[in-house]
Amino acid sequence: MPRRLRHAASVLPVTIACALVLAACGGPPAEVEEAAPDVGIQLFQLPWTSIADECEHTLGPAGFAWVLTSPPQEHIVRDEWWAAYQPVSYLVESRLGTREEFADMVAACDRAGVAVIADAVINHMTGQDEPGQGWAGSAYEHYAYPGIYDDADFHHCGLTGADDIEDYRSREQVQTCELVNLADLDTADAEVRATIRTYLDDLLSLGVAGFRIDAAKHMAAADVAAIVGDLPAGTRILSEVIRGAGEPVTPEEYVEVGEVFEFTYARDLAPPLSNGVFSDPVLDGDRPLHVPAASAVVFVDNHDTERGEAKVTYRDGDAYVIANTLMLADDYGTPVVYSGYAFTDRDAGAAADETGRVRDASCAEATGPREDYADRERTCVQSWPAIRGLLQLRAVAADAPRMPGIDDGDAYGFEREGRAVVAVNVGAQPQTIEIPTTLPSGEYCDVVAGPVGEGSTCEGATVTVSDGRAVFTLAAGTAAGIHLGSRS
Ligand code: ARE
Ligand code: CA
Repeated sequence: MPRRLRHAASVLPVTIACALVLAACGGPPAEVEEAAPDVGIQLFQLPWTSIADECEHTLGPAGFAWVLTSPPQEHIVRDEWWAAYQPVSYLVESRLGTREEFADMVAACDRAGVAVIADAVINHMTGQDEPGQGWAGSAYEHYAYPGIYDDADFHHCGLTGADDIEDYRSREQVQTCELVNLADLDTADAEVRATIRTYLDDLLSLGVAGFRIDAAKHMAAADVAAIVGDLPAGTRILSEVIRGAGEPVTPEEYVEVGEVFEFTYARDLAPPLSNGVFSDPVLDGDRPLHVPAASAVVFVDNHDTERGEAKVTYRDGDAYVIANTLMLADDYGTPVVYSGYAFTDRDAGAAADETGRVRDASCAEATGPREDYADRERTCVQSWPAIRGLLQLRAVAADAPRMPGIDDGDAYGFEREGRAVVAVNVGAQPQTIEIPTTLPSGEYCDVVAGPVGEGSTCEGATVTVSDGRAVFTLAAGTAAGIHLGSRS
């Protein structure tokens, strides 16, 4: 469903922006239709109470369509963030909040127009060799979870010394041995499937719109399909299947089940940011090794890759904005923006109180990018003016075709035909680049400096469009974008 620029203010914003920005306003466009939002945001290790507030104060107003939470089920008791990925039971009780808080969050997000996608850890249980008690008090052993699973419900692959995955080139190891010692569920078993399904049904009853399927690669696609197969129509399934060179288990196998995180996208996005060579066909429409656009969830980084392979993260400030610009202006896949916390220790959990519960945090007043994050301070990427401006640009770009990229020195840019144009400069010197465009001639406000409308003035530079060309003058290491509704 198309909607007018900015939900509530309807036709007014462009007019307002004109009045505030330049005297030389007047003339069309009086109103610009926007596509319904599609962009998600991963709020890593943020408590449910905080996500509820973010939905109301930052995510809804910015035009995010959905939020990906960290895993909500009971987990082992440890300080590291990854405790969340070792389920002890399917009680919705974790250091991120209670079942009631989870339900309240989903309701608050719904009111703000933001759907909730829960991270479902269903391939395995804990990786603890010693018995223990989970966050909600449930007793467990490595292969025994009273009332839920017993030893017969787990794979003991017998293919490697410790039953751990050693060779990702072996499908059988990947899907029936243990991922880093995590007790691997026999997801071919009907009762195991039913137990997992009961958990997913429970989360759906609390109002979630769908699931990230953690470690989907480690379950046969047929197993995942059997578990989620007859969920209510429209339930979103986002499978985490990391594409690996020479690996037999591929993201393509999971497309029949739903959407798939396309790791290749981030890998292809990064190199031009340092080498200035944007000739890579991946940025120009012909995308080898990518699942079809309608199935792809794309990202610049996530909680694993910011601790691993990602070449650009919150630490890279302007380069991170450039990468997000290229992704959000692109026409491939459904983007998910990432927002976590600053860290120096890869394992360090989010800031917590003395009981271990993660502390609330708000991004309502935040801005960025910044270079001075304290350890474990939230990066609040959802509040960065650039991200909010780019969400507006993406909504205006809607389904307009992505025109061929223009590569000029260290600058690069492209048009979404007749709707929007972006340009980036990855070099150390200022640079001017001209992008052919069918946007009407005029002066446009750069929305990478922040969205226009609803009382916002043009915070950034203006870009001139004339004779079918948009002329961007870009400082070193910056991005800019204009759209039909940012004409001043
Ligand atoms: C922790 C400790 C381990 C310990 C284990 C059990 O770090 O030393 O043995 O606990 O006690 C997260 C953390 C892990 C953590 C785990 C459980 O990252 O460090 O282990 O939680 O607490 C593969 C999978 C992919 C997976 C990545 C991490 O294919 O699915 O590994 N990603 C998801 C989540 C993670 C999470 C898990 C799965 C487990 O996003 O956050 O782990 O639930 C190539 C391959 C990839 C492979 C990658 C890394 O690229 O192609 O498939 O990813 O190497 O091995
Ligand atoms: Ca498995």
